[in-house]
Amino acid sequence: MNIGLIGKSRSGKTTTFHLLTGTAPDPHAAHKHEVQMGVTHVPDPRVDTLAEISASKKKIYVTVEYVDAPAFDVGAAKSDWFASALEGGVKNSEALLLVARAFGADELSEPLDPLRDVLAVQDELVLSDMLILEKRMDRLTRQRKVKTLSADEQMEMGILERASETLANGKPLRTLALDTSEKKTLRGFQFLSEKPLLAVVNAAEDDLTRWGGEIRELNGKLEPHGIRAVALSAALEGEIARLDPAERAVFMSDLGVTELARDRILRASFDLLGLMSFLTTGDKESRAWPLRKGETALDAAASIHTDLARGFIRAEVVAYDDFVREGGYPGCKTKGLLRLEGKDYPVKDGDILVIRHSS
Ligand SMILES: Nc1nc2c(ncn2[C@@H]2O[C@H](COP(=O)(O)OP(=O)(O)OP(=O)(O)O)[C@@H](O)[C@H]2O)c(=O)[nH]1
Ligand SMILES: [Mg+2]
Repeated sequence: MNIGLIGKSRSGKTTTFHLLTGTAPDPHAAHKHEVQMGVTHVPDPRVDTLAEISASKKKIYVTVEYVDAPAFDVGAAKSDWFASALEGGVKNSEALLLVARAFGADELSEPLDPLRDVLAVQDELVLSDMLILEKRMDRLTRQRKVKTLSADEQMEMGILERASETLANGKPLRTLALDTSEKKTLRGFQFLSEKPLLAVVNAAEDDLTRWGGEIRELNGKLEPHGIRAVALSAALEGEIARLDPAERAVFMSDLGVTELARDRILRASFDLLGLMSFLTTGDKESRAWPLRKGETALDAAASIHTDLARGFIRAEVVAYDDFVREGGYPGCKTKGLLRLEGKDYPVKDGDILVIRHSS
């Protein structure tokens, strides 16, 4: 899973990047216009429990790659920002995290207004998509003059026309109602305003309670744009994330913080992308794998290895809770809790799978 951080300049993107990846800002670090990448894993206590039960040698969690894009200012759609941010990986990101500033009002020439900033950045995404879309439509229109478009090209043209209308109304492509195959086609273009977007209201530490309270109202205003928002204090959370676990627990309980922002954002990103996890376990490794909700046993097999999907025979499935209660596979087998499912079985969050396949 790859998530790109965007936002106006000085909004706290890099600070947020460090808190999400658990890294410390390097004073000699790359120039601010360079793109940074960092990898972290999604903590999952189920993997730890499975590894204990199966005496696994290795534990593997779902990994998330964060991309810290350079400063983003109004007018960016036509600027170098896009060239470098797109090349740097935001274009390939599956979701975007938009950091909006709600700290240090005195350093700014305009009042703090996260809603205004979120929508201003979104306007740039919409504009950038319009430029890409126009190019593609021009090409298809020119082709249509000299030959009959294939069925795929016609479908593409139809989708692009609808997309163009959405963008012309200043709306992001994520609000366009499409069926699954149309969505897939649209996703192929890597339009920025089509990507799921989570807005992070980056509040001053002494103002976090107020923003926490206002987040519901903000979410109401962002809903028509298909955007969700969470409030946090990146500077404070970054410090917490870098403490050692014992110190961290004390610090968090003093502040009344129950969950690290890093984990909250991971969970929200998972939700936003409609992701869940299935699990595998054995003496070699216990592992969590990401899968979209509604995806099947065959999709799960394919995400492990294409060979498993090609030779798919059946999936042996047991629910995580049953597996833990019975203390492993033998008990599950005796009690008939291990089910055999076909390729169309819709995998559930926490299912433990073994893919039976022909090689
Ligand atoms: N008080 C406070 N300061 C913050 C917070 N987040 C970031 N800052 C400060 O704001 C400044 C900008 O933060 P960055 O994380 O570099 O922001 P950025 O969006 O990456 O900036 P550019 O890459 O230059 O666009 C730094 O001096 C940070 O220390 C916060 O939550 N609270
Ligand atoms: Mg930065």
